[in-house]
Amino acid sequence: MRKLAILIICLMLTGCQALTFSVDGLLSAPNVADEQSAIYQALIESAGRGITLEYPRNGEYRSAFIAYDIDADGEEETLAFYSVSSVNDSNVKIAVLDRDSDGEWRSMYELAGAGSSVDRVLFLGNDMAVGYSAQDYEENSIRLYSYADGVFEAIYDNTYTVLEKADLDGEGREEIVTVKRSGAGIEINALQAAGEVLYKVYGLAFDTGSGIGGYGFGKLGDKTALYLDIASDESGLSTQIVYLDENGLVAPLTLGGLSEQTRRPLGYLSLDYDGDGTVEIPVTAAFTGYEAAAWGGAEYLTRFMSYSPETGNLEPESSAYYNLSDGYIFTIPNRWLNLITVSRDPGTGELTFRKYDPALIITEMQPIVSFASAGSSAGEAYIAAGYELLTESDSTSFYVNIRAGSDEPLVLTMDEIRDNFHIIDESVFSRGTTTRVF
Ligand SMILES: [Ca+2]
Ligand SMILES: [Ca+2]
Ligand SMILES: [Ca+2]
Repeated sequence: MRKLAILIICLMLTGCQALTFSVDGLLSAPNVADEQSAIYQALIESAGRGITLEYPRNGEYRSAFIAYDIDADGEEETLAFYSVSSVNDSNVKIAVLDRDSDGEWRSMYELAGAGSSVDRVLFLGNDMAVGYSAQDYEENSIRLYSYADGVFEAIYDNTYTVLEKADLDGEGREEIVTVKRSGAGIEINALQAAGEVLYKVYGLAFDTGSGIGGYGFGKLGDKTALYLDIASDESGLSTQIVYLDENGLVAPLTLGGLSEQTRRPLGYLSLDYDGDGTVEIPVTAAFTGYEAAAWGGAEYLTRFMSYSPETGNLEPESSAYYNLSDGYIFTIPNRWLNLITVSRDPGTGELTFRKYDPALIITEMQPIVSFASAGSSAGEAYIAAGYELLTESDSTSFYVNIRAGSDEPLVLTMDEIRDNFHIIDESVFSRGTTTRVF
């Protein structure tokens, strides 16, 4: 029987993507497999053999067994996520396992879930928020379990599209942050621990917005702010910033029409492109020569704006070309402004910055520098054609070709090009899941 249990857990671990199943220092100990087997055995002793382990699909914890010191006594307990196939109840269950006085793993009690699979698990001190998803619904459900008197107790349920945690008021402890669509708008909630099974729930709603195009968190003074790119029915994005102060959630871009000023075509997500911890909001304007193009169909000069708590305004940080299809941002040197336009090869996507000349069509204007990208195997042709390898991401190589002579004042050096070229790190800003497809 014991051999069988070990065999089962080995198969399951092969299929699971993260070995987050570590029990306090055991990864370096010789008996990891025994420990895991004992925990699994304790689970099936309590829940039966007909269970299916449930792996969180997103977030920091991706194992069906999560080791966490629930009671803060210095030793990790184990939370096991599973479901039992049954006509009446397809919801996930959570077994809380601990060592008994003999040091043997035991399932102590079980928590009811609020959906048929697990989206993500977050811990907030001793408390745990679990995001559940249900196959037929666009929205997920959060259930917050607060730890008190030795057990978890479910104290809060809501639905969400975004579930994260961040220190929105900068006082040192994180809040749970949820975002969801609500009526014809977007609702944000922040849950703040206030001692002994008590939470303060702060809410804020925007009355327009058909979906969440993207979101991320960034520094805002001493606080961490939520940056929310909200999609609207007019096929555009606009950004809202949300943080918490002593009076509740604050959205500074609702003042003075600042959020409306950020309206831009879909796809141009806010992000921390330069990695300095503050999020930049892209505000687009058609490049010279593209003024007559349809909304969303032009080549755009992007002005990256950041919100200044001191001035209460959006301040320009840089101008750039935000290449949505190839995944990079090229910041435009000041001496280029108003003198440069851009053309894009419709076949290869190659981008060429050109000296603007109103007497010529764009593709005949003097080329200054071209950028091309290719999968790692397809780059030889660019090298053979005189391009230089600029940088590489996991899947793509980026090539550059300086096409103007050194006597051209608009030409850039390779150092300048490298400094201004930023690969977009998709992990920095998450794409929303409910963006309407227009
Ligand atoms: Ca413990
Ligand atoms: Ca806080
Ligand atoms: Ca930044």
